[in-house]
Amino acid sequence: MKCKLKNFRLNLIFTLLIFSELLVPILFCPLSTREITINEYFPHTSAAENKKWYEPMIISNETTQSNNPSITVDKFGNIHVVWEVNSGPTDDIYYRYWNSTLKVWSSTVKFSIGCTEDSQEPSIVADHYGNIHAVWHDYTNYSGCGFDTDIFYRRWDNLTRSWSSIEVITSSSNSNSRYPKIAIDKIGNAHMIWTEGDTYYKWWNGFTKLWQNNETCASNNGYPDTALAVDEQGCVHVASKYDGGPRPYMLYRRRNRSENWVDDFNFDDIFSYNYNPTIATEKNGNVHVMWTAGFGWMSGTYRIRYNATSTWSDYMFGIVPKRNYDHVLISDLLGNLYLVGRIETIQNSLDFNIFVRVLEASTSTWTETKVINEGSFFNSYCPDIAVDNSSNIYVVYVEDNEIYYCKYYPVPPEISIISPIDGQTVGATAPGYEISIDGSYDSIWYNLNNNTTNTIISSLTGTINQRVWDLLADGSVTLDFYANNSAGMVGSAQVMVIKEPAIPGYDVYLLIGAICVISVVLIRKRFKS
Ligand SMILES: [Ca+2]
Ligand SMILES: [Ca+2]
Ligand SMILES: [Ca+2]
Ligand SMILES: [Ca+2]
Repeated sequence: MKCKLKNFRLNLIFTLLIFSELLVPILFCPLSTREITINEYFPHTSAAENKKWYEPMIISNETTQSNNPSITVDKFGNIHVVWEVNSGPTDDIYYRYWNSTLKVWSSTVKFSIGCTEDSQEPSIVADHYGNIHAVWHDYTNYSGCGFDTDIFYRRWDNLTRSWSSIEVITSSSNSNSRYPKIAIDKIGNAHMIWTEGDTYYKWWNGFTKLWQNNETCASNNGYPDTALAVDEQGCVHVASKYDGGPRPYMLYRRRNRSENWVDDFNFDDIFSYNYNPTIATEKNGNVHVMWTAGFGWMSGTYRIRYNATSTWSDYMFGIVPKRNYDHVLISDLLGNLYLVGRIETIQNSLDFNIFVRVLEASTSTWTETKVINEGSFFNSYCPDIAVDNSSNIYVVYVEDNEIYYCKYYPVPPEISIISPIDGQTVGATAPGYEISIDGSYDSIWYNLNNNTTNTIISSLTGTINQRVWDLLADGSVTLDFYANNSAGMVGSAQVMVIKEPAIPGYDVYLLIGAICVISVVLIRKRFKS
């Protein structure tokens, strides 16, 4: 009896060992097949995000005559564009935006709603809180503001997720108020200048949400040539064309933190003409002013005021190697400067193209002049530029009565599949894989036969999930690898392998069952004997 009991125990241990042996591959097979979510995050393997200039695309309606675009990017990466349409009964302002989450453009909408006279010269800017401010000048007698030109304003409120109705912000004015330019500071106030004989200034308090009183900023004689920038300290810098001497010159003024206009500076009127100024400020307080001056081919003229209040640099020319106009200079949070303008082409003196240069804060040197619409046959002009917190660049310009849009933006991660190779045959055991990825990425996943479920992976090498592999029918199997980056761009690569049938007659569950039955019979037989 004692011997029988010992045999029974030995057989039980033996049976359990067989079971556990068979269960090992099943138990240790990865079970982590999940739906992918946008919050999945894996470390980047290469630091540099690959970016490129994308082909320009038309964003205006092709049956209209469009002009004067203004562009801004909000803190979510959405791109907002306003422009003037000159082909209706009166000029109007139109608007559309690019949704950075869905990666699609909205439809185009009329922005100057209820403005029955000409609506022109829009300017748009997003603040750091997700609000967007847009201004333009309008001849409409809106809410009794008169038939003179006034500055109209609309605001996207990020809390209510809606555009405000039109507010006339020069309602007390009886003379023509034109050419508004708007900028924001880092605490959410908006600052605006416009031309009304002289250059005027007023600001919008981001806390009370009210426009403050007008301030006279600079003498100007009614020219449209004004520029505005707000620095890190909230000081306002303005350049304005003024006809006060033998010929028009460029006047600079600064509104200091005590809200006084100071530091008048007249750029010497050594040039036969001066127009179209632009201003940008760096984090260190340097102020960069650029404008077009009559000095032969050196049309882009440039000066820097070091540390905001000290001396100005000498005149600088040749920032761009050919005749160049329509400059717009902006800065980003890191202190890099971005210059857009139009540059003479080789083939035709009337066909200008659009260029971009960047003054990198880390190296204090300008990048190469990049022509972003090389090969365009029509004259390209009136560009505007915006940059987001990731230093992606967005440009709009006019060409052949259309608004064109172009961006310097990340490209998707580029995946190469090293193994398995195309056409490889694979048996019942799931194959291993090895991929390489060019460019930074956030997460990687693969998909078999366009299944609804993706399998997330964290390594560039590994083995295809055995459970997923087992569910596939024999024959050709497509294996797609995907990787996305922080900009939401998805790259992919595909390979096709052949799944061969399993060894005929071999069924793991049948085998377990058979072993089970045989073991029980054996145990019982030995126990009985
Ligand atoms: Ca209108
Ligand atoms: Ca007015
Ligand atoms: Ca008025
Ligand atoms: Ca062109």
